[in-house]
Amino acid sequence: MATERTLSIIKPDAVAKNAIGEIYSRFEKAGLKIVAAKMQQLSREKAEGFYAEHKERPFFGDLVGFMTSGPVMVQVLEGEGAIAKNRELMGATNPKEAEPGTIRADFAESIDANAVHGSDAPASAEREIAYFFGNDELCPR
Ligand code: RTP
Ligand code: MG
Repeated sequence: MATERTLSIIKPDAVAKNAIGEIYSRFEKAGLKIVAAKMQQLSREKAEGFYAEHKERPFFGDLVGFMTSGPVMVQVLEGEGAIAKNRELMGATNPKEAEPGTIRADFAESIDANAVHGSDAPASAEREIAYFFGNDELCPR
């Protein structure tokens, strides 16, 4: 499997819970390297642009409201099959359906406040990384 990069966001609920360190530790124990990171308070425009694919969905307003409710921690993870590996560590979107031991099972409250985001495919990973980081902010491969 190839070395990949993926975009991860620790959402406002998990930042507010002081869970950044524990979540970073899970990434690192799974062999994912943090190759860029920043904390940001998302503007409404930034959050809407990030989730543009969901614009017509009924939950879009709540999603944007939640993502702008407090600071998020945004990072690029690198490793063998990083995109799928991160999604595995995260668990299902709805924490009620997330496997025990996953980040969402352990830290998420609800399908809205679900602790983390992770890119779901190579094309979205590339787009999402560029949405948050310039080339000069990424460690060279
Ligand atoms: P994410 O993009 O945040 O990593 O989550 P995901 O791939 O697991 O889920 P996705 O389908 O991309 O949905 C993005 C976020 O929208 C919220 N959502 N709410 N109420 C609902 O039915 C519903 N469905 C999705 C979730 O917070 C999800 O993380
Ligand atoms: Mg998604």
